[in-house]
Amino acid sequence: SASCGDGRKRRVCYYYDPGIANVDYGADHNMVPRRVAMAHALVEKYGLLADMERLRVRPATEAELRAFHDDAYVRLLRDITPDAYHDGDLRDRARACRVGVPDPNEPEAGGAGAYIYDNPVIDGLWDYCLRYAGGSLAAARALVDGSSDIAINWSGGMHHACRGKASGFCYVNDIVLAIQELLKHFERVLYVDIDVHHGDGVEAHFKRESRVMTVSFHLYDIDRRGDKFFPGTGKAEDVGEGDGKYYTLNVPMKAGMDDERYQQLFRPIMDEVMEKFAPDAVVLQCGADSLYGDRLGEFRLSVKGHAGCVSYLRSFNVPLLLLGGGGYTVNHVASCWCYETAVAVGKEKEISDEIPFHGYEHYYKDQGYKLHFTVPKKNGNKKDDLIDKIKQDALMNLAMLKP
Ligand code: VJV
Ligand code: CA
Ligand code: ZN
Repeated sequence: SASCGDGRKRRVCYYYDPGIANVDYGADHNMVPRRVAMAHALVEKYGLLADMERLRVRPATEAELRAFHDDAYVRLLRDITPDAYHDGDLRDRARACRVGVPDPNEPEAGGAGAYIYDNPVIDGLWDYCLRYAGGSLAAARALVDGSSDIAINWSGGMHHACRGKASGFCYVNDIVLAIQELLKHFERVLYVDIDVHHGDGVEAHFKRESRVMTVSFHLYDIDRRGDKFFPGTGKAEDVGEGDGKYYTLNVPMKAGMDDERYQQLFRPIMDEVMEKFAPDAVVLQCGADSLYGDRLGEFRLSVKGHAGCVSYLRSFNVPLLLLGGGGYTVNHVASCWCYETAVAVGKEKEISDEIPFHGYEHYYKDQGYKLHFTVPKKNGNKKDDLIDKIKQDALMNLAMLKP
């Protein structure tokens, strides 16, 4: 179609489950699943659903979660409820798995116990996990069976979850599950992570695997108090181990990354990865906390800058799985994932910058009711040696990959 950047239409499928949007991590928690309902309402009002097949799928099963997670952790996620937590046995098991109910009377801020604020025991937790994992599995299967070129699940992308414990707002690692599904059919799978946080859970699982290459772009920094930006991993020197050596690539960045500098890294690095690794499928975690103005992130990407990563990877014509992830300024997140849905179907030039009436329009007051919020220009040193250094480090690691 004429609307496609490179002239070729893609068959796109899309997963959205309104049950997920009602999940509540608790008052003041940064993670707000409603952002996915907001993105969906925009997608619908812009008429993009007509260009996609809607995946209506069953939730994942317990057995499907066990393809990655250990039995005791899966059982805990199944059994735990806010009420059951107060039973001593379940509480100890929950805490061992880093999920919990924050107790304001316990002075544990800063200690290991503080992690439970990140992963609270919430109403409907088990159902939530099964649904977002089910969406990513179904999306992966739509690529495996060849029915779609691009598959989307904005409620997935929970890259920190580990085999036996929750981490960083993530309970079940739908990305690992989806990649395992893709590996049943595709020889090589590339994972790219543009969330502002390091994709540690996915990297850890595949760091010894040469059929999966993981690439994470993230903020890597130590603040004034000496704390590392979460999760504190993802140095350029971490390149994988054993058979998987050099099949892990980390691109650590400083705060303040803007569109221009981000693309100065993303494009040449991804060109080299696509040529050297030649993946049969690509999974892109589109965490929107790398956008300007995020409540947790400290990058300065615009929606177009962020979506530039989607359109760039799309242009290689390899089956593409698009997942969500972080994103804590909900109006920015919804703008971004709606626009990226338009990029997937090749209609980004056709959708208006005026936010349509869709029930959430009041969230967009601060951005003048426009889809594209503005990123204020920052005056400062344009020429940046640091970017060159980061790029060189990445390209040196890639040079070690067998072609
Ligand atoms: O930095 C951390 C861990 C602590 C313990 C918990 N306290 C609250 C903060 C320090 C060491 N966790 C990070 C987790 C970030 C997860 C990002 C997830 C993703 O985007 O990559 C993918 C979905 C962190 N940063 C900020 C917070 N936690 C935070 C959590 C809260 C909160 C305020 C800040 C949880 C509840 C409430 N406020 C009420
Ligand atoms: Ca990342
Ligand atoms: Zn994040």
